[in-house]
Amino acid sequence: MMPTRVYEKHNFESSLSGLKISSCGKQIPTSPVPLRSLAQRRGIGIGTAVKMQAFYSDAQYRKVLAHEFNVLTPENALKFGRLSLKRDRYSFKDADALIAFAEKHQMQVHGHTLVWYRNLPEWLTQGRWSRAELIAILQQHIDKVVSRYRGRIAVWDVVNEAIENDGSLRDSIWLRGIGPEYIAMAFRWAHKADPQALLLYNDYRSEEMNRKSEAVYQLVRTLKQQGIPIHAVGWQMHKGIKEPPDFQQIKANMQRLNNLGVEVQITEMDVGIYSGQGTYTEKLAAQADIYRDVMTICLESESCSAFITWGLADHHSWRPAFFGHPDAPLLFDKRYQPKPAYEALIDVLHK
Ligand code: 9MR
Repeated sequence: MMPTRVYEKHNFESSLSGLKISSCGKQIPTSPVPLRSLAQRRGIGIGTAVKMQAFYSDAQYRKVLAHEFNVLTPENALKFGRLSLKRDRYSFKDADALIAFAEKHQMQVHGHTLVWYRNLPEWLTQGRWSRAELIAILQQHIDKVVSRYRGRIAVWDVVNEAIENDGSLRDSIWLRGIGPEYIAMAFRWAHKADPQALLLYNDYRSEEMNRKSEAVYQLVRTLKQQGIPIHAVGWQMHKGIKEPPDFQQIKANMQRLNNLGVEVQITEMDVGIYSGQGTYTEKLAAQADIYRDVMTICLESESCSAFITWGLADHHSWRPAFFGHPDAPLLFDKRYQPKPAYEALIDVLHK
């Protein structure tokens, strides 16, 4: 049975009454009613990915995080390569710190990610493994991590980015060493380790109608027909103002996934403005429009249960390091001032 929307299980409102925004330091001129309260009223989660360095070192970061969001995705702390530097050795220090914080502030944790082709430990990628050994490694990994946080991590990106843009299965240590069935195996093991967790397939460029989203749809359909416990699809939504998404296609894709009986979550949204047209102010307005429209689609859909951005403020974004140019893709600027995109979300959540 598909788990119900996990957001209804917690009373986020009550947690806010105890949250004090200190009067010293910079005032944060955010909405009088934070995003998380409005999202809670609308029955969805609102979250952000969290970077360890900012989390440990910046009190203002933690303050905005707890005040505005009710879902927390560890950006890197739960990846296989971060957790296990040596075979059979795990360090959960960072993940534990984030999860304790989330619990203290009644935030739900979105676990990212159990099976990916990137960020794997060297001991794994440098080794030579038989199929049986690889299966055992993956099973033990999933079992260890999901069991440790059973009942505490409500949602898991079980398999991340397993499909190429042309719709074929992505080459990876898992596909080569185990075969396509690694995907079904991973969902089964995750479900066994925590039967209550909402289990996702997560990918980018799969929200519009294209070859990749068709492949995701067929994958989910097949898994469901086989009785594999998959409950939701994650759309990362790393977007840019230069190529705004086609919202009719997104709606159509949302609808067909809904018809399969799975939820959709926006799992990693950001909107780059680097190569867009216009003044800085115009770019921020174009960015706000995209955030607003995606949130609107999420709110209008029965199956969309969370909206998560990939970073809290612009200076935490992965984009500059990855693309080699500056950008400002998130809801808050580097001084934690809310941007028009934040206002747009507040506005649409109010309606
Ligand atoms: O933002 C993440 C960055 O800090 C890491 O170095 C990188 C590699 O682990 O992963 C980035 O996050 C990715 C996420 O895990 C999967 N979807 C794409 C994200 C951006 O690259």
